[in-house]
Amino acid sequence: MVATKWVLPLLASLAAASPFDRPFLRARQESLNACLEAANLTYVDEGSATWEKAIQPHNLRVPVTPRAIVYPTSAEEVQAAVLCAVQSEIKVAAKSGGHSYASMGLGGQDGSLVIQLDRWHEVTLREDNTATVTAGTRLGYAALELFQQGKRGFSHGTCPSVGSGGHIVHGGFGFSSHTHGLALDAVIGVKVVLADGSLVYASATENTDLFWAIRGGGSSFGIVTEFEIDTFDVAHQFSWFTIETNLTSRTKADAVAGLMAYQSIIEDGGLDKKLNMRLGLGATTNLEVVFHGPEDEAREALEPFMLRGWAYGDPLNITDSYSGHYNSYVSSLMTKHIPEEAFAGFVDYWFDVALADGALPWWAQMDVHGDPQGAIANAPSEFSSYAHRDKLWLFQFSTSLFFSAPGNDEAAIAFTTGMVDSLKDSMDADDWGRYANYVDSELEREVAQEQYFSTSLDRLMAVKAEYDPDQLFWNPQSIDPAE
Ligand code: ABL
Repeated sequence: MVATKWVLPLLASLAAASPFDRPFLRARQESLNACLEAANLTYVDEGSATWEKAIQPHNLRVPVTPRAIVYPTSAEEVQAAVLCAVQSEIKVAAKSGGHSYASMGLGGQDGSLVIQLDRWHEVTLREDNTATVTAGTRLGYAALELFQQGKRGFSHGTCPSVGSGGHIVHGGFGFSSHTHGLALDAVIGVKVVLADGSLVYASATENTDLFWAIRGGGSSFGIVTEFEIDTFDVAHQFSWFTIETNLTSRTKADAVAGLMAYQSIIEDGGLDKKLNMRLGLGATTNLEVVFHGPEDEAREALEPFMLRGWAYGDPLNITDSYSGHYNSYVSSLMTKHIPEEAFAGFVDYWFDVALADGALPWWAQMDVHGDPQGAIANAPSEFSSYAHRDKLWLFQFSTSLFFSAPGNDEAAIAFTTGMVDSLKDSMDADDWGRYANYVDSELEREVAQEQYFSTSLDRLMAVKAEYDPDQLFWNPQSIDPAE
């Protein structure tokens, strides 16, 4: 799966056991090392004692062997590393938290120079309540620092160990998004190292095409070193509920009717802007709720639904050298209104296949994403290249292989794909897409670009042609330049 397909096109037909056992690749490695040494950069490669640990992906299912990993702690060092990759003619991948389900931070396929940013974690809240956050800062640490420096925060995901870089540039959905939008909606400026090694600033008034492209398709355009972020007040009360539903304990028809009723209340504008909601699907199904306000108001806002720990127990103070893992296949789906027959197909699969004895361990999440009351749908669509503001639902599907026999990889892919298909197969192609941050390792390159970037893809490809025509910033699903 993670073959050396792309490393150098001329190598594609050679079945190399390791990308390093060809003499000309070794020469290339030496020139890269010489360049990294000359620039005085901290890095590891195949010969380093810590190499095996350094290249271990967060998702153990998708191993990738890069050429080397550099650990910069300043923009100048990122620039120097990028120029070494250019000179050695190898691809570059930025890695901040390293949580990509398809190991894109390690390059997605063998042979890249990885620029690992997590040793550079700096958060500074300014007088005007904007903040600078370096891309290598993990989300929990960013949240903690902003709170401690002035009781401020911004919208982002729930996992404290996820890095800011990839999370923010491809969306950044979480339990504040209904109220405040995506992480990328809060970004007012970025410092970016481009493919020619230059460091530029992009905002609504400078390098505007780049600013638009970075907020949606970021990893294909350069390496963001620093975000400028607008923060909001988090001094007020939050209320957090988990509400058990009876969706799986009754008939399939009841489950479909329940899902339809849930959807229609939301589509009719019944979801208070302060509510952020997810249905966690599995053998039992819970509604997870974060209300940006006090409990009595929350109870009132929840009334229309009548469906009778948000960091998953992880500490927040996580910076570099994080070493958690999963071993899973993940996919996503973002949809407009789901027709009853699609819910029916999904409930059939859920009840008959996924809840059957011997099924692989799985979970799914059904998040309210782009409903009429929410901040995501109400941000102008031309504001950034994020293409799915019109999608009501955001689903994530995950099948774990941790305790499985070898060979279950294909079974996990087939199982999850079956679940996704049961929902989308009766929908129009225009009515669904996928979320780039729940990156699906199995999508073909062109399909991935279309499904992640949809109506923004043509313009993204034009910006790619302008800023990185030779595709220095490349992974198996990166954006192709327009021809
Ligand atoms: C995400 O994007 C989700 O928003 C998190 O809920 C998810 O965490 C992570 N990524 C990791 O895939 C998982 C927890 O690690 C599991 O313990 C939990 O069972 C699952 O969410 C379902 O809620």
